[in-house]
Amino acid sequence: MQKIKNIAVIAHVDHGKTTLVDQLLQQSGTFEAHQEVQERAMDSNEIEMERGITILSKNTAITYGDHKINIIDTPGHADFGGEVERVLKMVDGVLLLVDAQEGVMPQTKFVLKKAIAFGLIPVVVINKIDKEGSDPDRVMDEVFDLLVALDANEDQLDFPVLYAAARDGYAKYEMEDENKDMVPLFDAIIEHVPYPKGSPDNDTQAQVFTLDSDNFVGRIGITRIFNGKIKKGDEYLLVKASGEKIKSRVSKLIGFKGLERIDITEAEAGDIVAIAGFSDIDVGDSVCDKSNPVALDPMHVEEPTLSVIMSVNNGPLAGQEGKHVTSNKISERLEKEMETNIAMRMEPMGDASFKVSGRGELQIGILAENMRREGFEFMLARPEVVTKEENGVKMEPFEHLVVDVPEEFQGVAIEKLGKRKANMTSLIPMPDGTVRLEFEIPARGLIGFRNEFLTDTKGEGIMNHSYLEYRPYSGTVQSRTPGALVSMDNGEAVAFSIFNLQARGVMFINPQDKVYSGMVIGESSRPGDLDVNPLKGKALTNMRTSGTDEAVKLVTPRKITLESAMEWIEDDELIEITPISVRIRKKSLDPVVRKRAARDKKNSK
Ligand SMILES: Nc1nc2c(ncn2[C@@H]2O[C@H](COP(=O)(O)OP(=O)(O)OP(=O)(O)O)[C@@H](O)[C@H]2O)c(=O)[nH]1
Ligand SMILES: [Mg+2]
Repeated sequence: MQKIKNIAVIAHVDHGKTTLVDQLLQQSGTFEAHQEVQERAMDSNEIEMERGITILSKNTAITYGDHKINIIDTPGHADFGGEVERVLKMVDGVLLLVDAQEGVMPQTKFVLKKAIAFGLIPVVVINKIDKEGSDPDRVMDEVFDLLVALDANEDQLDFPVLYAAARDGYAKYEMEDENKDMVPLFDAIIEHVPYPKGSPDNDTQAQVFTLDSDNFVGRIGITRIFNGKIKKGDEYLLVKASGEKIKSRVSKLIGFKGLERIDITEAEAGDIVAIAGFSDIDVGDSVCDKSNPVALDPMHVEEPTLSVIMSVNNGPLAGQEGKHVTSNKISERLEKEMETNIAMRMEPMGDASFKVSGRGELQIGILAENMRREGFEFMLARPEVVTKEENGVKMEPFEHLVVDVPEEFQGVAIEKLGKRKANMTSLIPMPDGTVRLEFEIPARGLIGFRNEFLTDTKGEGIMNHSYLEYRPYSGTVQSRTPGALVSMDNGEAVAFSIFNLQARGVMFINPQDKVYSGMVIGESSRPGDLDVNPLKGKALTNMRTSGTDEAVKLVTPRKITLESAMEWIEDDELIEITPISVRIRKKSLDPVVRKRAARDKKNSK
């Protein structure tokens, strides 16, 4: 039997997981000498490369001496925490990376908590020790304290620690040791990560943790084999979460080697392989022996905490820029997403609209971004938290928030977060003159906060948050204060009127942009919405301004992105998304209806 180690690399966002996997791939000699490999090779999809973040967990395999090490790289951003949760069940050990300067951050806690609950012993890697301001001793203490706080058992508290600079390709047991290579880390994996349990002689049991597709063989399930063997050409029973059993034949068996996939004929307990031939295969399904099917526990991941209504675009510019615009197309696409993305949910709401739920604005934003790139056109409403009832009490999700701000902004940060119902739990001055503030805050209070926070801290503040738990509903939370500048006409915006409107606030549009009545074209510098006309040409009577057209200097408008719009909009607004444009509009395009609604709202207060 082959000697196998299965590990997942987990950490807070940007602490260096994908970079570390690059180095492990490189230094194990898995790549051929002539093979050109991109930086952060595991971040292979388009949006991952653009943003430099990992979104989907991905696996690779390396050989080290007489061992095969299956490595799963996971995303660090809190919104993709569901990916980490489901992967932890597939491995026998984790590499926990912690940035030697930033230290323990919200998502470090979230992922470590899950790993500890699965009984895994972490191999702790204090990474980026080359960084200026790094303080490996302090960070090591933070990790230890965290493990104690998480009720780690004695074996888990006895975790090994390495100090590394993943980017520079070395890891070592003591800070005094020479900066050489990754050998100490490879050895630590071999020594501390247990061998897989289970036996190739038992009846087959495997579980699917990721789906993939291939133009030639269709749906592929990436599975961890817990018992028995999987052979190409043999029949197995696919047991679904519902209990339904479907018999299929493995038409193709694929093994992993570095970034390549290779055809194999057989794999056994302990290994991770991809199988084709099961057209109904889904994440969480078990692949079992056909005469003795014993399914594995279906996977549980934390429920979504945020939802947003997605609907068919019904604005005046609808259907001009997108390829897929109907309710049917949108529904089909969302259903396809839900098959692979077990941390998300979708629910038809009637009226050509759907409720899409996920872990956060970024997760929902990435789905929307993928859809617009595929040619979809649709609208999104303001994100709302998913509340639930427990023993008759309304509950809402809370987040653990860490903000790092230069000392002079400490006051404003605390004040603004107080208004959003945040409760400060710690305040630590850092050696570099910044202050680290920790809060527990209703997730609602964070919607739209990032923009305000960046403005308040002149762009120098850093904020990070991650899901904590459901707690009783905390009442009204403050939202956006500035009103919207709303167009009162249809047509193409005129430079001269944009110039005049600049005094009223921040514009979102350029001259010649298409606008319509009810479309939001800027942010007012005051509270309350303002109807404005961006189409008004220059007054003809004003002869003196002839020849001064060049003097019409326009400020660069604020660029509306999908995510900034999700943060910005209010309940009575929508985002219109097409492959080419992101626009903000009022739900009601009719100014009379809006005025009446505003008056009713005021009277009811
Ligand atoms: N100074 C320094 N920078 C590093 C080191 N390792 C990684 N980085 C940098 O940190 C940034 C993030 O690295 P990634 O490997 O993408 O981090 P990640 O943990 O995979 O990020 P997510 O998958 O998005 O959570 C990149 O700019 C890396 O070049 C290191 O040892 N030292
Ligand atoms: Mg990554």
